[in-house]
Amino acid sequence: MEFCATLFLFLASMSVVFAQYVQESELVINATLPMAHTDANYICATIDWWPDDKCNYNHCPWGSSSALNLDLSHPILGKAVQAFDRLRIRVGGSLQDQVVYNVGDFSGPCHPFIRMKGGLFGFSKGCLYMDRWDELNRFFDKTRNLTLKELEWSLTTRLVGRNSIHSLKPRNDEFLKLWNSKDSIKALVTFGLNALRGRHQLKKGVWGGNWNSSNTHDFIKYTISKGYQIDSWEFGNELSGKGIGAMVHVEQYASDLIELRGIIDNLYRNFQPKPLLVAPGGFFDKQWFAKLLKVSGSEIVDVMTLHMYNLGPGVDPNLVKKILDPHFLSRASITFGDLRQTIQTNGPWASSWIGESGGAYNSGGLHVSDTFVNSFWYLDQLAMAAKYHTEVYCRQSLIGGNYGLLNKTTFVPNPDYYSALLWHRLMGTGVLEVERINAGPHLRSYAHCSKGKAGITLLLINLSNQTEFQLKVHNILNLNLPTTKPKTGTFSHRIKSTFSWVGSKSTDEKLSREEYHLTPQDGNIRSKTMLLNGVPLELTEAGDIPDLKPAIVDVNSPICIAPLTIKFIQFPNFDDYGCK
Ligand SMILES: *[C@@H]1O[C@H](CO)[C@@H](O)[C@H](O)[C@H]1NC(C)=O
Ligand SMILES: *[C@@H]1O[C@H](CO)[C@@H](O)[C@H](O)[C@H]1NC(C)=O
Ligand SMILES: *[C@@H]1O[C@H](CO)[C@@H](O)[C@H](O)[C@H]1NC(C)=O
Ligand SMILES: *[C@@H]1O[C@H](CO)[C@@H](O)[C@H](O)[C@H]1NC(C)=O
Ligand SMILES: *[C@@H]1O[C@H](CO)[C@@H](O)[C@H](O)[C@H]1NC(C)=O
Ligand SMILES: CC(=O)N[C@H]1CO[C@H](CO)[C@@H](O)[C@@H]1O
Repeated sequence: MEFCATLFLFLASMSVVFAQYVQESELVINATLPMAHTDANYICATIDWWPDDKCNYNHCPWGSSSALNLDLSHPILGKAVQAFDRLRIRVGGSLQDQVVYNVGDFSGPCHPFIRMKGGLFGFSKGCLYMDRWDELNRFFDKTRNLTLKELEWSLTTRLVGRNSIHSLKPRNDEFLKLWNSKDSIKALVTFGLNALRGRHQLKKGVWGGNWNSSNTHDFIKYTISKGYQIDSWEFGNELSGKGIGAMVHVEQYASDLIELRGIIDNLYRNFQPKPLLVAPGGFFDKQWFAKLLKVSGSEIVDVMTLHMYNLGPGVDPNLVKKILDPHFLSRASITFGDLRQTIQTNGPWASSWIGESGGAYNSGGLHVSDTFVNSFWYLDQLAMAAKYHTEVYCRQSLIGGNYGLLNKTTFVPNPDYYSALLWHRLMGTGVLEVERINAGPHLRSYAHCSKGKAGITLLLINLSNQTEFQLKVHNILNLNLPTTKPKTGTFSHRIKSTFSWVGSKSTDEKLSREEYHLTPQDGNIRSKTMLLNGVPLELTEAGDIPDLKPAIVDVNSPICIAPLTIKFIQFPNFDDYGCK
């Protein structure tokens, strides 16, 4: 217990609430077989379309962070994105169903979104110039860490790739070869398409008529001709169920999806793999989702995307209270479970993503969503979603609103940015089951296979403001296979007598574990500065993202987690048969 106390005092002196109570709990990790798998690039963030005059609650938190006007050359933006090596980005949001693409036979005026009485969400249509689309794609290049050879190739194609790549022999072959290779250089971009084009309003909030695909067709064709790689095309935003602003009946939606599938299959006929078709990017409605899968039919939709804002309106004065209430947080699991079941029953070919999730809706909570306390909600939901077979989780937003991972004016990362980065670097794709003994609801505990190395990584979140948890962590294998441990006492005695760590080599070798302890500055959970192992996470003088260095701790020392703090713990070796 001595170490626990020392570290605790050390941290307490700078930031942590003093614990009034200490609770001893145990975790049993089942690393024999992952219960679910995420995509290797689980973390995703959105770039929205909202213009600077989008306001909520007399506050206009978007600035210039729209896909149409974000400063893509801002050095901090580039570095923040590159730190992920490969950050998934979704371009989409409420206004996406009013975006027109200035390409092909599009002949209307091309102007940005303008405030308009009676317009959907209070705005006119907005237009994407292909020059801007080119800029966005140059930026997306930064979302992956290109090798030199790839970079060279990419530049050459960009320079030559004026028209269709099919007219570009022999570059064409080279392009296809690279695209099809195992180390595909595909950027991880999801682009949300306008699914209201050509429709008309039947009555308030209900849109009907066939989707006019011609503008989308020309846009995708242009995108291919330039060699821009799109991971997935998404159809529509929040038009499912009763819709937000607008809804489209599910039969109509399904038939339009089949048309879009045809367009993608045709335009990408020489490509393998083809971009995914993702839909509906909306809130869960069991009947609507089930019918979409049934009516569109087998292998039309690759991914069902769910939007989730389970904290309610951003203006709610109880946001912090909700975030710290374990029962409130857990309610999201009902939706995850329902979605999982709906897909398994009606369209088992489809996987599920969180297409958009910002915690609190209407641009997030002012001085909440951009502070330390939001990471309790964010990390908990990332982990919860993964347990329910969510393969990708797109955070609203990368930048813009109160919930941006980056501050919209300074581009400086908010606490959740570092939470996302730590998850991305530490948590592997295998999701492991954690059994809890004497833990209580305020301790949230999750485990994944470690990323890129042996062993497992725990995520511990202490929502309690008064209880420190002291933990023993067991491997379920060791409990079930008595031969690996000294055969003394009964089963329960053995649980009690094993120390905090029970890996296969723990008795013989001096092993260490790596701890990333996250606390708020000055113990203020609404601080915009997060500390990692007691050190503020701030950009370096050169404007670089700081190193995220773990504390190296003897693997046999007790594990503790102070009130209102978060910890990632990476165990070096865990008989992790299920993680290979
Ligand atoms: C471990 O988890 C896997 C996957 O959920 C399950 O099949 C297996 O039965 C679990 N093992 C034990 C010992 O509980
Ligand atoms: C990019 O890749 C190179 C070579 O693989 C590596 O040395 C470098 O650290 C990577 N950069 C980032 C930001 O991960
Ligand atoms: C779709 O829109 C284009 C112009 O954007 C128009 O030329 C075409 O006639 C429309 N198609 C249908 C079926 O209405
Ligand atoms: C962005 O940073 C500025 C300057 O530090 C701060 O005043 C502002 O509150 C921040 N905005 C948000 C939305 O966090
Ligand atoms: C802990 O939270 C409860 C409920 O929000 C509050 O009443 C109490 O004063 C807090 N205790 C401490 C030590 O902050
Ligand atoms: C105020 C508070 O957070 N109380 C909880 C702290 O955590 C313990 C253990 O889960 C609970 O029993 C308290 O109610």
